[in-house]
Amino acid sequence: MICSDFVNAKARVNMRASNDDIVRIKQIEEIKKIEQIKKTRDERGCTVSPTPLQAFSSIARPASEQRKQAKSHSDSNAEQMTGAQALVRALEDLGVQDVFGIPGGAILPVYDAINDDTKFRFVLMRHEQAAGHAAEGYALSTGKVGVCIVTSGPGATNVITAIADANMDSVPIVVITGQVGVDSIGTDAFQEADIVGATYPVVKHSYLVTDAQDIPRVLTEAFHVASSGRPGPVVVDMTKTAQVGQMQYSWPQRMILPGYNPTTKPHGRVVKEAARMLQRSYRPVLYVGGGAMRSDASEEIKALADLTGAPIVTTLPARGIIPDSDPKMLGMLGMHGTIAATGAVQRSDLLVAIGTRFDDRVTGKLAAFAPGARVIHIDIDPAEIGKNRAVDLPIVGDVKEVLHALLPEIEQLHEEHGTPNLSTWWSLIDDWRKTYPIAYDEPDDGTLAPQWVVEQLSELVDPNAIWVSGVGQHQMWATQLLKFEHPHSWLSSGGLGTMGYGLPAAIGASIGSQRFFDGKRPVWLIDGDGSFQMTSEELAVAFLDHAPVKIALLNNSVYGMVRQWQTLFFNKHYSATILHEEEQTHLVGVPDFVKLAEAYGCEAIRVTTKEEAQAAIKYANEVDDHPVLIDFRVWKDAMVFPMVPAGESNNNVIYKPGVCPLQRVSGGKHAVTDTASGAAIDTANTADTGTAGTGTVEETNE
Ligand SMILES: Cc1ncc(C[n+]2csc(CCOP(=O)(O)OP(=O)(O)O)c2C)c(N)n1
Ligand SMILES: [Mg+2]
Repeated sequence: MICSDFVNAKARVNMRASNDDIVRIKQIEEIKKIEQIKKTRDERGCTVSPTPLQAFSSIARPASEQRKQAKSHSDSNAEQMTGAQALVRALEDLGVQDVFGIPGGAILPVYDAINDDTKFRFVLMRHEQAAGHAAEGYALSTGKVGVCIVTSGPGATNVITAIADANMDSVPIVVITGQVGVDSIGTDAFQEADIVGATYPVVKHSYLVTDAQDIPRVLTEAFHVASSGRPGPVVVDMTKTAQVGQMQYSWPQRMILPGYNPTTKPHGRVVKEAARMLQRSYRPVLYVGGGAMRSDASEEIKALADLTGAPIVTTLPARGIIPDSDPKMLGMLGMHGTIAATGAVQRSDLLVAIGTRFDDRVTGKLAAFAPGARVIHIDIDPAEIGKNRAVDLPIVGDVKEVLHALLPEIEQLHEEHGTPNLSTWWSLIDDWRKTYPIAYDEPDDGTLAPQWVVEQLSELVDPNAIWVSGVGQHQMWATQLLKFEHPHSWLSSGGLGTMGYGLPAAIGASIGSQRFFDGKRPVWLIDGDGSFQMTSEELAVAFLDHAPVKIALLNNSVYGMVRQWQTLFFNKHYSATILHEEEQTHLVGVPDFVKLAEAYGCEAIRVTTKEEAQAAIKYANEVDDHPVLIDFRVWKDAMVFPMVPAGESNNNVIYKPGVCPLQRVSGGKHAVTDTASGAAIDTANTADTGTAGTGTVEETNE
């Protein structure tokens, strides 16, 4: 026993010894491997081999080569400075006057270069998404490129929502992000995120800047790309290497943008053909989108409508392109559009789509959209043409320039052949307009009707105001019921539908208003309680940076728009849409928006009656030195109508439950005949018969 025990113990010791040896041998092998890799790298002449990101971002192309191509006019006047200083100087030389952002480690050299002598104003935001939206609001209200500067990693990922938003709505912004040093790229360094890669699908263009010398040229290009052609967001990812590197600054810079040459002037032949098509049309509609707004083509749109007599319908971003008081303006079309606008498009024989993209919220079921219409599509982005709807006549060019070319062609045809008589068309449209104005139900619980609040705002607020919205029911009521008198007065997240857009965009617009309109254009935000909570921390900026926005909070204590869909299509199963129930908490709200605003230094008023509402609006109108929030307690069961259920034909638009004015009924009272073409215009009207449009919402679904 003893002997065997001894043997076993010895064996165990031997075994341990041999295990230790194996570990040691493995360690030695590892060290040898690492040394071998290092040796290979040294032989290749670089300490770190390029990562995929570096390779993708053309690091291989030396800056000196690019410099050779872009030799500046004024090299002799070059001034030595760091890349960070060059960035600030280039922004100044580009005429930038306001910048939004938040600092962090990887962008610190740039922030260090911003000082009391810097020519632009810097607005310190509280969240990078908000910095992006503020840049958007600034850009849309002023026509300038919006700029924000954020740090790498989480700062950069936070701003992606705003970048995607700007991309969907074609907003010109330049987003400068910090990035780790070139040698750290691809190593999962602290706060490293591949922001060029992450934003690739949602930017117009992006840069990874690795050499300080490139900075002024890259910024020149970034501003040009963001604001020319179809505007959009450009990301400039600035490595720390470029920020701290030395460079020779000179201005101006020559751009290197081979292949980037947006077509702005239309081809003469297609313009002539467009005039001929308009001459032959007896039911034309001008379907105008955000592209016309970006092109600043209000006057030309008005001239085209006056010349042709055609009605105008707009998408959400184009609200205000011509005044709502203009008799040819039918309002917004589509999911929550007016019956007149949606009806006119559905029955039109010629749709002139101007700077618009046949979005699904506009078209409803695409196959049933404007079924009898030929389509002229004017757009600066050729990729839009024919993307959703087949086009009979494509015109690639800047809307303003295209219309400038088109108007004289139309005039000439009118001289030769007379002006088409559209009176039958207009009598149908006017009938819709008269019979189906935007209407709403009164609350049954003593709260305010949100639609009434919007009407009051429209009536009592300065007509020069810039209106901003969040996303939800309140956004739709704002676009339906505000009477817009000027272009560039309506800022709202259209394509992406970004809750949280409102407050920061309003701050951006307010800073822009101070800069370019002497603060004479007051900024009103109509927000929902849900949307507002997504970026409410920016109240600190509104207060501290003297952006006296007026906030009309339509507080229904619910995610109203989602709840509306649950009411209509999910059997009133209100899953996850109730934000607060007073009966349960016995609190006035969670949060109490008045206290919340006051905590940030802002003034706040809660209103529950019509008299209080009107008084609060009038009071807020008078305040121009600090932000004011009005907490309107509104009806949670209010609904947005008209409504086209998602994916359905626009012919099934519901004016109000049970009333579907555009469903086709042949021979109805409103079936009229186009005297010129002889074609019957079927204008089914629920007033005609007891059959059409009397169904429930479910019955109207296809
Ligand atoms: C960032 C984001 N998350 C979720 C949604 C989905 N969504 C659309 S409208 C809405 C409710 C909006 O509520 P609120 O801001 O209170 O406006 P209301 O509809 O009540 O007027 C939600 C959750 C969205 N559009 N954006
Ligand atoms: Mg709400």
